[in-house]
Amino acid sequence: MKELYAMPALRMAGKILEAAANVKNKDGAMLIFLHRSVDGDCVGSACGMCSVLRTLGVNCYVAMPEMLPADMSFMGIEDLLLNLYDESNGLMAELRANGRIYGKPYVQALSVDISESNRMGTCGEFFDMAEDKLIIDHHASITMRADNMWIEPDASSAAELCFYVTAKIAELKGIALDMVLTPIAAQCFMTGLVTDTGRFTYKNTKPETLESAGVLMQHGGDITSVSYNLFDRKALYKFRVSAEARMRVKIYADGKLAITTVPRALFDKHEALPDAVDDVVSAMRDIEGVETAIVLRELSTGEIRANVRSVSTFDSAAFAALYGGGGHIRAAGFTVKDYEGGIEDLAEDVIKKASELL
Ligand SMILES: [Mn+2]
Repeated sequence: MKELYAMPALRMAGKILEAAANVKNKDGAMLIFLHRSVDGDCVGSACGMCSVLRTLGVNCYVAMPEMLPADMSFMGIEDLLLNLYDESNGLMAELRANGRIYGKPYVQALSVDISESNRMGTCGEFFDMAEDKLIIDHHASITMRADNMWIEPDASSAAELCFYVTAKIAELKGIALDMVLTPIAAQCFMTGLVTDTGRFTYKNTKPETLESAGVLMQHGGDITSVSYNLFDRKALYKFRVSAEARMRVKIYADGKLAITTVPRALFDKHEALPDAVDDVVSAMRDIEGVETAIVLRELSTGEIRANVRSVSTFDSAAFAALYGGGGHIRAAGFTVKDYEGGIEDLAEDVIKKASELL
């Protein structure tokens, strides 16, 4: 663990143990929140912490704002998830009306890989209603700091921070790491590390990231299965829609800007899920001479989701913020609702604004 992380990790571990005791005293429940458009890091961080907290006897669940993507089913985390996106199961109504989860009072919230409720989709209102909140995040776009947060924009992933917190929990309890770091938790944190470091190839991969991966591997984390399931394995619809999206790439700003649009019709044609083009934006960033790559996809809700990636000079997070989004300097995103003129008009606006910055 980086020397700089030891103190805040210990502090957060102490707060989590306090929260755990409080939830148990009140015979209550704890919810762990993540961001919408879930990815390997937020799911891995949330489910890893949920597994750790359950070993401590805490009644806790991961609040899901959408269905778990099929390619994450290998993680074996179904029993940790609480469906808070489908009103028909009555869970959201019970929480809203009585503040209860399966009859237990909702006492504590923890959010990972996200700090603001407006990016939690259908779960945002339930994060807001919690009296006690803890936050572990590594997003640079965060605007506020407080005592209940641990934010490290330099960390590879939220999962790396959650792993350090877990190590400190074991230390504070005076027990061996494997008493809290279950094989599921180790695999979950590994998933976060592998996802956010692009399989340990991005610049955010530090010596301590690899050391953490080593310890996680010893406890049941498996780089090969994470890598296959989240990077290499492809449903046929993904393969096809991704190929079409790549064919539609247009180049601007003297070769520095690559952009593609994926209209709803393209997803429908291949009966594809919205994750069909997840691999396109980083592939576009690898085009020689490209500094900024942008994918605009039209969701079934009519919203347009943008992914922004950059190589070395362009601030993706600042660009995404122009449209109400955020993220990291090299990887960011935003979602636009009801854009007049639709996806092609939004693309024109994006090309104009991005070109000015390149
Ligand atoms: Mn992350």
